[in-house]
Formats: sequence, structure tokens, C-alpha cells
Amino acid sequence: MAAESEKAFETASNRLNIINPAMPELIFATNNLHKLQEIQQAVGNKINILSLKDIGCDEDIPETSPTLEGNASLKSRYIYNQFQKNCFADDTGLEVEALNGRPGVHSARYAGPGHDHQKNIEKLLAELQGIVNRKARFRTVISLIMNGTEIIFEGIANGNISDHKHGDRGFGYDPIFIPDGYQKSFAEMDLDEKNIISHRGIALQKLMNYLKSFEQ
Ligand code: ITT
Repeated sequence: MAAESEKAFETASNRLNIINPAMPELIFATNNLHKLQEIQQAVGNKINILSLKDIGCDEDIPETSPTLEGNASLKSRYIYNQFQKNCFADDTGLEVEALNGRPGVHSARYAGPGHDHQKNIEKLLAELQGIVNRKARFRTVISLIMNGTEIIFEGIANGNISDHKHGDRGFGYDPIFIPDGYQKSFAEMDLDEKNIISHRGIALQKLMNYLKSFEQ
């Protein structure tokens, strides 16, 4: 679930990327404004991304599945069934090795009632206090529904959990995730840099490669 402050309030018409009628159109079923910005930045002007707000949907679609795949599917199917338009949704989890894959599918609400990104980070750092193995991975699953057919794409970013926060960009657990091969956190990267190596960026690249197969 996205925090209230992150609700995707923008519509296509007031975003910088002007709608191009020649481009394919896809609804991105999210209420998380940060995700929407990341995806828009990644696809550039190759696809017209419509937000839930663009299509007049203000639902917070329940994520009741025990898996990322199941939740991504729930969100995309909900939108396709309501609007009969091509759409996709992602579900993402942070899987920490020393915690047997937690918080995983529960990443958004890890700190329990009243959770927010700060509380989730504090809880994770407290659980990892004194633990040497800091290995973790972000895993994103995208469910795309094109003309009624569902296709699943996965993206993984491996890294380590730092012992305190670094940077103030991005969202969620970004300030404590140091991707492999880097000395800085996701929250110290701009969107372009994060998108190249991130779980969501990798899954989205697979989706875009798939969409190319529809080009004449
Ligand atoms: P939706 O409306 O798309 O469901 P959400 O915020 O609920 O938005 P997810 O369920 O996919 O998003 O993600 C669960 C949590 O995982 C999210 O609230 C963040 O705390 C964290 N998360 C997801 N993607 C992340 C990223 O790229 N960087 C850091 N944290 C991320």
C-alpha cells in the first residue's frame, strides 16, 4: 500500500511527457507516485503511461496474495476487468537473506499498523543489528495484460543492507540498500541511474522488449 503522501495524484495531461497518439498506451495500476515517476522516466516517449487517476480510478486494490506474483496479478486483472484496457502492475519485495527472505511480500506493511517508510527501515535495521550477513535483494514482478492475455516479467537487484540511511532520493528502503558493485545507496542515485540496475528497471526492460514484438 502506498502512503497517503505518495498517492499518484498526477494525470497524463499535467505531466511533462505529452501524450503522443502514435504511441501504444498502457495503464500502470499503482497508487505509488514514486513508482509512476520511475516508470515514466524509464519508458521515455516510447509508451504513453496512464495512471489510475488518468482513468478515473481511485481504488486501493487489495493485495491479499501471499506472493509477489499473485499481488501483481490481482492488481492488473482488477484494472483489466473494470476498464478492458491494456495494463500492467508490479509488486515488489525486499528479501533479506539473514531473515529468510523477509520482509518480502510484506515489505510495505513490515512495521505493522501505522507503518511508513521510516518505521519500516527502523524495524529492519533493528532486526539486523549485530548480524554480519547483510545480503538482500529487491525482487519486482510485473503482470502485463495485453488484449486479455497475461504475461509475467521479473527483475532482481542484488545488494547489501547498510547499517544506517544514506541519501534522500527514491522511496521505501532505498536509503539502506547498496546495490552490488556500488558504494552508494539507491537513495543516492538519480532516477536514470537507479532504473538501469534496479529490480523494477530490469523487469520493465523485459516488458518493453516484449512490446517490441508487437511493432510492425
Ligand atoms: P502499489 O500501489 O503499486 O501497490 P506499493 O507502495 O504498495 O504501491 P509494493 O507493494 O510493490 O508498492 O511495494 C512494497 C513496498 O516495498 C513499498 O511500500 C516500499 O516500501 C518497498 N519498495 C518497493 N519498490 C521499492 C524500490 O524501488 N525501492 C525501495 N523500496 C521499494
